[in-house]
Amino acid sequence: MTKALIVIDVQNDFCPGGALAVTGGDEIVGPVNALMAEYDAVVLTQDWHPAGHSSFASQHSGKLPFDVVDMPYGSQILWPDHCVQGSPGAHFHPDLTTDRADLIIRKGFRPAIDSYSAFFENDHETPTGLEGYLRTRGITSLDMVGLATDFCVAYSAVDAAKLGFETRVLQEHCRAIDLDGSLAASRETMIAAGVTLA
Ligand code: VGL
Ligand code: ZN
Repeated sequence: MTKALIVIDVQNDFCPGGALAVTGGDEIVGPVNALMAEYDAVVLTQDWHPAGHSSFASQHSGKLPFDVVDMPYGSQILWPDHCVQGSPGAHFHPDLTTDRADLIIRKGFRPAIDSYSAFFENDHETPTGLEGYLRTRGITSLDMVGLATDFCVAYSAVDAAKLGFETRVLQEHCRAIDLDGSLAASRETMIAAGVTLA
């Protein structure tokens, strides 16, 4: 079995003081760094939106952050402007060990579609390329950590399990946004997909 650690979106905008801060987001950085030595491969993901991205509430007149709209690919929560390409908020947390990463994969760069999952954009069909990378390296088992548990970590874990990877979410190495029960709902969805919540 070849194991990879997938580190989701440990970026300044998801840490305290950031545009879409996740409570305690910075607390996981040291523990995540310490885990990296145990894996055959380490992959980091980076939420990476162009300015004016369609997932930003600022682009929808009369809408506020956390409102929900219908997009051609389904319903979409609107977020504060965050992780704009090249901005300080899009940078990794300064204490995250990035040298150990074999691959950094960016997502959410198409203006008209959001991408929570590290595998597919929110239409659930446009691939990011991560699946091919992992398979061609012979990786069969994934541990997922990062931000936010109930959005990008959960979507990534569900897709990974559906693709046939043995998938665990290390919950103590994640922090959640938890909008209207989204954390509990995401746990149900992950379990139903065959993800192990460790
Ligand atoms: C995320 C909302 C919007 C995440 C990214 O990393 O969980 N959430 N963009
Ligand atoms: Zn985003």
